[in-house]
Amino acid sequence: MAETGWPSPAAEQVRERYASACRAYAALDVDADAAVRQALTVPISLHSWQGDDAAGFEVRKGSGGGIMATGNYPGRARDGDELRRDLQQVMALVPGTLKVNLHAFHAETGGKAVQRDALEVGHFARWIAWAGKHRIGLDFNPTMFAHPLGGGLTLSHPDAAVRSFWIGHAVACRRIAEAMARRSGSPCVNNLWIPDGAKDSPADRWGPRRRLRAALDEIYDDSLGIDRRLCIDAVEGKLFGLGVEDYTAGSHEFYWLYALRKDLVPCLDMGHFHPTETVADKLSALLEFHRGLLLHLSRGLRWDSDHVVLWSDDLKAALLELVRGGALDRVYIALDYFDASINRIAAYVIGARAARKAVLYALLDPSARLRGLEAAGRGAQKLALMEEMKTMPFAAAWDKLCLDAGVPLGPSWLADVEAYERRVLAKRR
Ligand code: RNT
Ligand code: ZN
Repeated sequence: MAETGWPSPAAEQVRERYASACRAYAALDVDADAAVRQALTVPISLHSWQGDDAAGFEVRKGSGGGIMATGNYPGRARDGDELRRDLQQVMALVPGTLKVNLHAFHAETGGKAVQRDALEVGHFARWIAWAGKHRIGLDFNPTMFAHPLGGGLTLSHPDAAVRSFWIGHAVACRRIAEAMARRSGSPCVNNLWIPDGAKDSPADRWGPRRRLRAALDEIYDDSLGIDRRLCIDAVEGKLFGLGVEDYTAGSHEFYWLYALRKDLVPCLDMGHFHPTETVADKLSALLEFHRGLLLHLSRGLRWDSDHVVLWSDDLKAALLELVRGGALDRVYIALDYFDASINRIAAYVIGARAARKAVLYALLDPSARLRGLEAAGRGAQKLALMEEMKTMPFAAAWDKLCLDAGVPLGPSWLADVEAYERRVLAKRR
């Protein structure tokens, strides 16, 4: 479709509609201006791995690990320069404060094969310089998958040599994260996820967890001297994955308890639970005990945990919970999905804009009034108001947020993505 096929409302029209929306929200004691302002400041961490199908830039590549990007839409980023260029295009279309979340296999080693346990901050020098230039913070992840060593098991592997390789990698990553934080002046969330598990009926569910715990003790050992105000250590649990349907060593219970003991931050991935289970209800339970949480925004669909984030009821519910509990600043928000079957830049933008929308939507909630109604036993009024909120003129506030942020309004961002596809992506073969 021609670029002109993607309309953009005129700025004047946006301002008018917003003024009338403001009055509607104010009648419910909601300050829309404050909500728009605050929504722009909440950091959302853009994951690097939507751009390269979670493949990495390593010289010797591996595969597997229970996660998989399906599809072969043209234009995958094949090196750091391509991925940075893609991310820049994405950042131009997404309003508000962003960070970039890197995986260890996005190291740039200048064509040299560097073992993962030998990675150093220098291998991310180009990323760090780029982030500095664009004034964005970085987050980080050890890459415990897509590697020939381990055959699916990493930190829980029965072979001590294999475990120690992965421990070495995880420690190296904590040091890299600490260095990234020091250079950017803002903390770097370093999230550990491992694929370890079993497809069917393991005879031993105990051994892998015991070994995993011992390995984690080495990784998060205080005597390593890593500054935990700079490197924010997160651990991500999961219920099941592709090829590990029966058993996941790093289950939710396992990590939540481990994180509590060691004062780490649990990571809740929205796609990592039973399909009828939602993350929203868990936030108030976990934050009663943990100092913070990392939220991986993704969308589970049947057995896949990583579909592109949409502005769904689940997403709204999670953000509403955080706002109602005054807990937005205790949660690190990151995106986590990969779709290789559609334009990857569009996939990025769809999910990131949906995330920002959910933040704004939650901040426009008449939380105080709802709490008051509930406390007064006026349950019907509370429920009715929650329902009425769904048809408030939210779109006017969203357009105003985009206008303030200087990003395209409405679907007009698609014109930029299509132009970028013609100019850049189509030339990648
Ligand atoms: C996998 C986890 C993990 C990964 C990234 C690539 O199920 O969600 O967060 O998606 O590390
Ligand atoms: Zn995740």
